[in-house]
Amino acid sequence: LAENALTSLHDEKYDVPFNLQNLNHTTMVFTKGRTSTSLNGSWNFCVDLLDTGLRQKWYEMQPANPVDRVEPWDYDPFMGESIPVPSNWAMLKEKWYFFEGSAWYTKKLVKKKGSAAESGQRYILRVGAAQYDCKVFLNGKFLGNHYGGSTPFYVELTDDLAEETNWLMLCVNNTRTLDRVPMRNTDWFNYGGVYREVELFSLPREFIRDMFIRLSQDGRAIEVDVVVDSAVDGPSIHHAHLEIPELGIAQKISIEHGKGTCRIAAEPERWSPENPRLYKVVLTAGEDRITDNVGFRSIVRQGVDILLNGEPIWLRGISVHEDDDILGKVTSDEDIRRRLAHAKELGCNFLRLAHYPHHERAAELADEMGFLLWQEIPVYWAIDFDNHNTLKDAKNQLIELIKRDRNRASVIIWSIGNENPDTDSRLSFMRDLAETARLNDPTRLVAAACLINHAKLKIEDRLVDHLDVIGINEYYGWYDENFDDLYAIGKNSDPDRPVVISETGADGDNSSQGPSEGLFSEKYMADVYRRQIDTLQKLAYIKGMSPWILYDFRVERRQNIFQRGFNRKGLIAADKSTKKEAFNILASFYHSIKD
Ligand code: GCB
Repeated sequence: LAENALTSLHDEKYDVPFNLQNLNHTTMVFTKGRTSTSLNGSWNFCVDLLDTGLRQKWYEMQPANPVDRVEPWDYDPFMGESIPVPSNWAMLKEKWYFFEGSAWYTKKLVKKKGSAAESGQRYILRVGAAQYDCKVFLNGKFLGNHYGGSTPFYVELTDDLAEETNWLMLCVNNTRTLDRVPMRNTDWFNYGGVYREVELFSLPREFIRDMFIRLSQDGRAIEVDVVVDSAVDGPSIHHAHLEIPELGIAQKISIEHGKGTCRIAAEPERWSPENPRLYKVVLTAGEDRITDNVGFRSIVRQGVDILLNGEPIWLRGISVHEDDDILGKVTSDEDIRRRLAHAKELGCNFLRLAHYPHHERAAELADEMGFLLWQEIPVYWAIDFDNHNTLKDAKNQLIELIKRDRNRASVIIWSIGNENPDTDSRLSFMRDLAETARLNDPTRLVAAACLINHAKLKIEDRLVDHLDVIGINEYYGWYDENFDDLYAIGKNSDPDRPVVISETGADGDNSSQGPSEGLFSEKYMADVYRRQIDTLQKLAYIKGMSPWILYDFRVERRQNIFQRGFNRKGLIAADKSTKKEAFNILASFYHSIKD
């Protein structure tokens, strides 16, 4: 427990080990394409600033008629206010806008009579994302705790599900603390709540826990790793079967100690943005069967080049947050498709999904529509690089992201951090993350947004040696006034690997309140884009850019008269429809280099 204890609840004396961070990547289950029972919809809800619920043990309450209650509890989880899941509480009531603390979610879960014990079914709860810490209780019992606000987590309910009525409770806490990832200061809104789907999966006694499938490094075969979860009373699965009908593949894979691995000679058509070819993959093991649609392609770094299927590629990108003026961080297929349609209009082949794992549908739709992706974990600005629990949390978020999305051809880069100060402890922390990324997925590139030495005017960051792609966020013409410094950096730097300008941009308020010229005007912003494009396209080691950002987004810390609670560097306003002048400038550059 000491090993697992995180500092935020340290001063509290509970007789339940709430700090146990046991819902992590080891409990992940392959759920894509499986049918489930949705637990979205109305949940009873209460904010709990002082953590009274953990002290008074609200999770132990049973439903009762109020007149029969014998203890004067401060909350009754079975009645009162309710809210929809998924949602962010900040978007539901003005009094919850800046709320940071714990909130309780309660939902009735009905299990059909007799089913589990007889058929030997197992029940897995999946929470798509809850910001930031989520404790799970079933019928009064604490089942575990998940850390990390943007990755899914899984809890097996099988042994604790009662016949018929069950009560599921989630205690979600979005307090920003020094040990978390990210820490206390971010340039995006701290949207608390259960903001992605909640589902219940009913699986056979022995089921497929994981499948990782990809083109081999030499390009001549398909490789697959399978993990099977065996029943406690001894495994009966000794083989799995992989089928890719369009390639004529029907392959038996031996399973030993729950694991199997296999290499199958194959010549799949290569996936690319121009030809987003996906193959249906079916894996069966015992009574279990999973399916996925998978693209096969290669991505490598060679000198200062990024090679996609062996050909050098220039990443025409745009950065995006997961943010909505009305819904907060809740997203939908419609929202993601609109984002990708705007990216297509810009002439993009690449998106940077900043600064945390976005909804898994983003990568699935990018696979289908043909976009390359940079995915990232929120090791953002200052992090407690000396704290081993913080490292553990960051690593877990990275592995959860990788395991969730490593079958997506669209994802080419795992990014392990953004603008972190170059200290010894940061170096060893992030070196560890780079190794973790490669260990869990040796087939993709590792990047981070690195640092410029402003005194020497050159790219200089010790982390670079551990990366495949150097990300650089630079704001010449905005935070850095002297634009000529960008020319100097270009001249002084001679990196041995590709650089992607992971951010550049300027705020532009295109509302009626915005200025007509100077800082924060649309015109000034357009001018920064013109000058950036003009300078950057002359530097041979720059292999792409993802300017900051597609849409204006909400953030607590920006309150000047033009920002009014939003970062206004979007090429499109927060309504996701009103374009700024800079949109057309970037679009004409990308379309001109496209061919
Ligand atoms: C950055 C950060 C990004 C901010 C952006 C800005 O360097 O990486 O999260 O939103 O600058 O607008 O200042």
